[in-house]
Amino acid sequence: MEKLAFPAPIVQIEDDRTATSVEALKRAILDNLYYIVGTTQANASNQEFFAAVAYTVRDRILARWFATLACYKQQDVRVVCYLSAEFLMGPHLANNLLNLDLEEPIRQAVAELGRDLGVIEEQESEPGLGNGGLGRLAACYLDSMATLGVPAIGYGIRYEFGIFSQQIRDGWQVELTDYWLRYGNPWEIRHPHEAVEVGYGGRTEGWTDSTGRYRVRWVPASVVRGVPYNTPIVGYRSGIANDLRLWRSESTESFYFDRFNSGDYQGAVAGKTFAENISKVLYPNDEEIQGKELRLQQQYFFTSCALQDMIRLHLRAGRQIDTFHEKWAIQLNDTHPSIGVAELMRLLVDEHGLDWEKAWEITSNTFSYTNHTLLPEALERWPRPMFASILPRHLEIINEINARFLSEVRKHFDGDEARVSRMSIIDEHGEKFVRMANLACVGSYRVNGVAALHTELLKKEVLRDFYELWPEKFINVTNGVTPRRWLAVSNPEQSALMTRRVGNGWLNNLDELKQLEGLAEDAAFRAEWRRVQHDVKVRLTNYILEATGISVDPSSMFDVLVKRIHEYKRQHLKVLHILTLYFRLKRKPNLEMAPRTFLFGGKAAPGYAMAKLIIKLINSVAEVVNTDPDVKHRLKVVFLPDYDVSLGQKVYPAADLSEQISTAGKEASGTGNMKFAMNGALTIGTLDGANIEIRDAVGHENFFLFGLTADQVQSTLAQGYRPRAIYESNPFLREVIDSISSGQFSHRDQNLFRPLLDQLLNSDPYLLFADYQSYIDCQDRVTEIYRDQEQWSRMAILNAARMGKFSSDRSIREYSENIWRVAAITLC
Ligand code: CR1
Repeated sequence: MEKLAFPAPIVQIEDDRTATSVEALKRAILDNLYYIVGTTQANASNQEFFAAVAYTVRDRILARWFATLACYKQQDVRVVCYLSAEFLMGPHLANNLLNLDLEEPIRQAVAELGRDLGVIEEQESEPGLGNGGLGRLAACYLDSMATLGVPAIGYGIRYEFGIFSQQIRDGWQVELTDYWLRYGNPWEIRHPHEAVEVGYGGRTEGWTDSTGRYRVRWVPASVVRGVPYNTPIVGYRSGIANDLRLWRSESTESFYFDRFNSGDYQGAVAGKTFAENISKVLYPNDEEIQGKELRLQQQYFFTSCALQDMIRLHLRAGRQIDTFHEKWAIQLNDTHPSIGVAELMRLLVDEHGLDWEKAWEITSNTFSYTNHTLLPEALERWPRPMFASILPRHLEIINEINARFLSEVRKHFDGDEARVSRMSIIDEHGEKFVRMANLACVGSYRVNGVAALHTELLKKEVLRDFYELWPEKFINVTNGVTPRRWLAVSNPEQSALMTRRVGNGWLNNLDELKQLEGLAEDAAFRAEWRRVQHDVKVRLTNYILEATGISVDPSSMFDVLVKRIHEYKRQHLKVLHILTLYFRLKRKPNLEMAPRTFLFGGKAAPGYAMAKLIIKLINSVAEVVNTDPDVKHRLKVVFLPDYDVSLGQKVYPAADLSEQISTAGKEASGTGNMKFAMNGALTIGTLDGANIEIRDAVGHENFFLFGLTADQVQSTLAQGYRPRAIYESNPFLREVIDSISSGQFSHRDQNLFRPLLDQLLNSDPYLLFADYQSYIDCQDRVTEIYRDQEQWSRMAILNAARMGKFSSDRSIREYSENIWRVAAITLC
């Protein structure tokens, strides 16, 4: 046969995927571009080029990943499994480059190939597989676990569609589908040979095994396949790469093929659709629960996949099933994966034949539960009939857990049937519910809140009965955020300044920034600090212009409120402040007032009408204030659309003032508050969540405090709070409220904001009016101090210097020592 003549390949085949010299990296990028992405240097779009760079970086992670796995195996370590319905990872490239110490060689390699690394990094679409704080916390914790060498696997769902992307049209939020996988995902590796099966519905039946023992088995009505996708998570210069395992649901071909063959085409298609829908889309609500079937199906899906995976790994290591709890510590990130308690019991008893007592000993020594909210509407409970139809066997198991648990409660609190009914995993009222927080408390050996105040409130209120029964289970772990992403990657200018002065040890020991304290008194350093801050603000100014068409003044104070839109977070209190200033200017157009730029960002749950109305209000106020000639640009209001991790990275570093103004006792912790202060913003805030601890850390004199305390909030409400009386007695507040209701900000439409105003005047459940004057007075102090730029810089430097406690490394050390009892390892 005649031999076909191929043209010579354009690139040289790369055979060493670990080398990190600039030459090797260039060769590797071209190789990946040609053989993996399937294009050439000349033809590649920036998007394709990004993919080639990402593959090049991933190649360099894989050796670390396998070395880590081998090391964990050799040392027979206990592994933390972080179960979370959300992982809000943000773009990976820049963070991986930092952690691998590859930033400079890659930057140079990319430049020599004619591209700009900054532009290439911007191509990465972020996996928005979370709503807000809870999902982003999980991501920070993965970064810290890999950095500290804590053996860990993150388990979750590989949603095809993440959190919606937000557009603002005519001032209103519009939700668009987020197809983050459009161009593929170079970081993940699909491992279909490790797929597992997950059942739904059907019935249970009894049988007798060969030893004559009565057993139960579950005969599900449908079965889906869970396929894991692994994303390696590298630690900061630790040489360690842990695993994020996200599961995709697919149809089990055989199951549906049977139907197809028997002529039931509709049934076959419906089955396939059912299977594929499970990992299709992230629920875009945070805090509030919706009680939808699909959500329970999702929770059970990834939890079962994770547990089956752990058992497989456990047995494959040659261990017996009855030592499971010695080798696995499972952290439940909120109640979303708490069905795991029943699922592990099912796997141990039904599938692995353990007796109930042994299985319970294992289960109750494996799980720990983190609570993330005090809002009653966020405590998950499932209608029992729905639960029974989706997970019939699990309901039986929960009934058995509950019966045994309630008899223990009765032993401790003889005759207190009211308590028994409150603590029961099954809420017997009305249509009856399965209470997932109760299941999590019963099945866990540790329960933690996420800030000191939050944990105290859990013990006193939401979980009081459980605390009284098992005080030793309760523990606080205050949240933390990773200084790698939130300082080094987001704010390279300030990071470089810090590193020049105190070295780069702060990157994995944030306490080292304490050394900056002395520099607060150094006028030259303060001037340098301000120069850097100005550059960062110019960068954001350019972005704002591009994204919104609004031009803002980078030398104005950047006053920032970014987080999910929620009534308890009180974005509308911020609006009341803006309007108060606006009317001061209207009354006295020549009033001297330091210019302020008010930046808002955040998504509202699509079904949360009041939150969406708050977005509309912000934009309506912006429209009037930004164009009023009397204002003379002293006030600018900007709503930044589509707030996500990438945008957060631009915003936190540029802020002068961080708004943390939730009603005291409502915000479990907050983590944005930490990101701002780490970047040197000063906080104006209430005594809520972690604000309290931040204020203690940075010094009370470097924090702007206002508002009622959590106790005062409670007593105010208990005494019959009358917001209308405050409105009537405060002329400034009245002016603001009346202007909104007159239609001044809604083209004369007096009805548009009616629901919001009525609520404030008649009930004001989040006490905006009660805190209004205190907030305004405090903001006036902020203005006063901002006029003294030297003083402001001093305070900003001290904030940045004293945030060591809020590194997620500290949080992870606490979890490791006090909850998981795992030792950090170094590579063998
Ligand atoms: C809380 O509202 C906290 C994060 C992370 C959120 C916030 O105060 O910082 O969790 N809770 O712990 C949440 O998203 C679904 O609940």
